Amino acid sequence: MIIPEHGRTLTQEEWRPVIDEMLASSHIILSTHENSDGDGLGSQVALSLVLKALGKEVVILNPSEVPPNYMFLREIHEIRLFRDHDEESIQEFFLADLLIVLDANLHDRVGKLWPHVEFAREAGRLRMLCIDHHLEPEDFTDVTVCETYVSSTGELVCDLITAMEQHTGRHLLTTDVASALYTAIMTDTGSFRFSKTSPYTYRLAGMLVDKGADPEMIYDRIYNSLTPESLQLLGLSLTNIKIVDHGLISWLFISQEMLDQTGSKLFDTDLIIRYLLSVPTVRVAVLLVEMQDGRTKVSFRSRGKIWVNRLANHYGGGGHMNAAGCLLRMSAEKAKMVILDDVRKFTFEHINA
Ligand SMILES: [Mn+2]
Repeated sequence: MIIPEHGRTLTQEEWRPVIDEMLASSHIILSTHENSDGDGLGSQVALSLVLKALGKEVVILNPSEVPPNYMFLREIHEIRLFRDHDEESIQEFFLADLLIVLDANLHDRVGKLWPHVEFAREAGRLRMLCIDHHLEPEDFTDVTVCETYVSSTGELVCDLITAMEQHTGRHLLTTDVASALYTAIMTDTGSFRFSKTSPYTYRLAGMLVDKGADPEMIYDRIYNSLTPESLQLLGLSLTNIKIVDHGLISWLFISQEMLDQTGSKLFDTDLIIRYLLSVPTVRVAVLLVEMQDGRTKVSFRSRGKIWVNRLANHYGGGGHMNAAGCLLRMSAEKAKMVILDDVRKFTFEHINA
């Protein structure tokens, strides 16, 4: 892990192109990847509050709905779900002068927003920024800040907001902004446990608590938020986890039928993957979820130096060394066969590397 000497992710000077783009714009859209998580949502809310405080018109347009456990965040109700044929939202891409993509570094991570973004950029003046920390960024925006050693996008946005405070001389890091950033950092670091949690991450978290973020409340709202339906799904899932290849690989398939049977939703599957890695011999864990639209959502986790992002890359996805994912346009049955076969080969090739 490389952490710059100064501790901060980027210097004030290095943030300048990003700050200049934002200050030069008046109508700004924020977006994040499909199946939004705490990092993307927290970063969006924080940046939205700051940009509004600076007099900008801000619209948050996401390709997926907000999971209910993030509803406590200030501004979260401002987030709009982008739907096909939603003329009002499509119009936004032509009205806006800047689109900021948070926590995603590939164009297709914004899902069905992309064709409209592309069209608006060809037709007019829509500029784009990307702020992210996933591996192997694609060059699809005007300015990309992708720092892969950083724990979370929230950590980057926190530094950006501090740099904006210095630049504008305005107080921007309010309690609501601090809570949103704490949410982003806490969720993406697995509550400050994952390997990219640096001493600087803890210092930032301390600073955010100083500014009024409430760790106990935030943890409670996000993690003690199960519904009876998601508990049913968890129970059903636990009994279906498969541990194979001498305990090296664990996998689970969640069918649409399991979701229907328990009355749970796609985002209820997010809490399940951690159990796949809870057996200490497991090096690679795979969760396959059959989606309503016929696609299959695949999540990979690994322990130690096994770069599952490479596995995800192979299928057009991406992520981090120990956490990655992709969306497959094939039936769950086919995906299961293809993926599990590849995972097995990949794991054996990389386990001793
Ligand atoms: Mn993230």
